Amino acid sequence: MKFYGYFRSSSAYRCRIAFNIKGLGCDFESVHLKSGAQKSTEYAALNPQKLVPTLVTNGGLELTQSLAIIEWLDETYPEVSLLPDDIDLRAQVRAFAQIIACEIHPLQNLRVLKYIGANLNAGSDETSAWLGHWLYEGLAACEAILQKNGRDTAFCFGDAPGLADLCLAPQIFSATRFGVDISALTRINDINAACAALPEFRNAEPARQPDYEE
Ligand SMILES: N[C@@H](CCC(=O)N[C@@H](CS)C(=O)NCC(=O)O)C(=O)O
Repeated sequence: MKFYGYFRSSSAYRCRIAFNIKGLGCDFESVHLKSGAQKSTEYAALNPQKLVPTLVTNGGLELTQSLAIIEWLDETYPEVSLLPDDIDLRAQVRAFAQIIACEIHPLQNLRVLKYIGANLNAGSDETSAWLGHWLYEGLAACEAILQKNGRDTAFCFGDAPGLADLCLAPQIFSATRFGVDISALTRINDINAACAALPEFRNAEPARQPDYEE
């Protein structure tokens, strides 16, 4: 399999954790987002959205969208499952993952930040306020959901990490990177600490990737 990603991309980070939990290897190709490599003709032919990640499977199938990639991995390599067996719980886990992937993350994306800077006259203070607002709101909702569920498990929805956790940890990494104070969100911080203790999560961290740069 060939995986196209970038060390700092939290969507690629989610997939890296999934690969690690499942013990799967892949060839990695870095798409240097900062210098615009995602817009090259070659990459755009592979992923017309000009975003990472993209997975090309051993059978030559080209997959985009991290959640679709992760669910494909989960169904193709089911030995260690990322989703619970229970159908109701599975829907709850997917909803949680979608809050992060569909509601929080898109508002912090490079192209969105560039657009508001270039077209809406947002300076760095306004951009930080934008980021801080949406990131905090989204993660506070994640915290409220987990508090409401009232589970006392090490991970979001159980005692083993799954889809919800592999979305949460990269999002908390982004909050830290952007200097958003989420210290009041104790449940998600505890879960993040439990994730950080696992090599599957640690080895997926941006600073441990071959294309990492300061
Ligand atoms: N919903 C997509 C989001 C993909 C995405 O936004 N990727 C970002 C990096 S995390 C990207 O490639 N950004 C490039 C850009 O904004 O130009 C997924 O989950 O895969």
